[in-house]
Amino acid sequence: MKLYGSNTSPYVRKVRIQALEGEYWDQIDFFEIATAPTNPNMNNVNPLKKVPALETDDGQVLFDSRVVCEYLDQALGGGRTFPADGDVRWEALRLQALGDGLLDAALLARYEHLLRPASARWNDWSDGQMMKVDGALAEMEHSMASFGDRMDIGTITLVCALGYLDFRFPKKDWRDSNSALADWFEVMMARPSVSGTVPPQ
Ligand SMILES: N[C@@H](CCC(=O)N[C@@H](CS)C(=O)NCC(=O)O)C(=O)O
Repeated sequence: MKLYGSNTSPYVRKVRIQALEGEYWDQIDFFEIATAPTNPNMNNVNPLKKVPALETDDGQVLFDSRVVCEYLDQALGGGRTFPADGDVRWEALRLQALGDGLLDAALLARYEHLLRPASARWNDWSDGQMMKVDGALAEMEHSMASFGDRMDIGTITLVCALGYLDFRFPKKDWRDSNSALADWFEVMMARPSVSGTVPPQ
């Protein structure tokens, strides 16, 4: 299987952590690709021009980290990170949506700052996105008592979301107002799958 992605992408990191936890990362060929809305570079692999995208052994191309992760969990991971049913499934998917939502908002704010010409930047837009980030952080802090040390698709996504804030928004003191979440993140950072996938500076 071929995974197209970037080592700086938090969505790709979800796939990498899941595959390392499931001990099947070495069954995946990784192709590093840099892509951006203003400079799409996916060699027509993904019509949406985003990473991650996965080309399966039978030639099917899957995109969006949610779909790629669930496919790999079924195909190679024995269903370890996507609980099959019941409350645990909905909690895992809820946390995945929370982490992805934080990432979507943070990425839009970053693109606004990084890619849009200074004369056309809209601060209210970026501020609105960062309010979503703060809302997601507050919800994580509220929910974290039940996280424990499990690694399902929900907690994996939250790790990637918090790691992205440290990587791209180093001045954002998210730990100050979310101390329980910060403690949980430190424990998660000790896992080789997490420490080994910290984005390169
Ligand atoms: N919902 C998608 C988001 C993927 C995404 O936005 N990836 C970024 C890299 S971090 C990207 O490819 N950006 C290029 C673009 O938006 O054109 C997922 O979960 O895979």
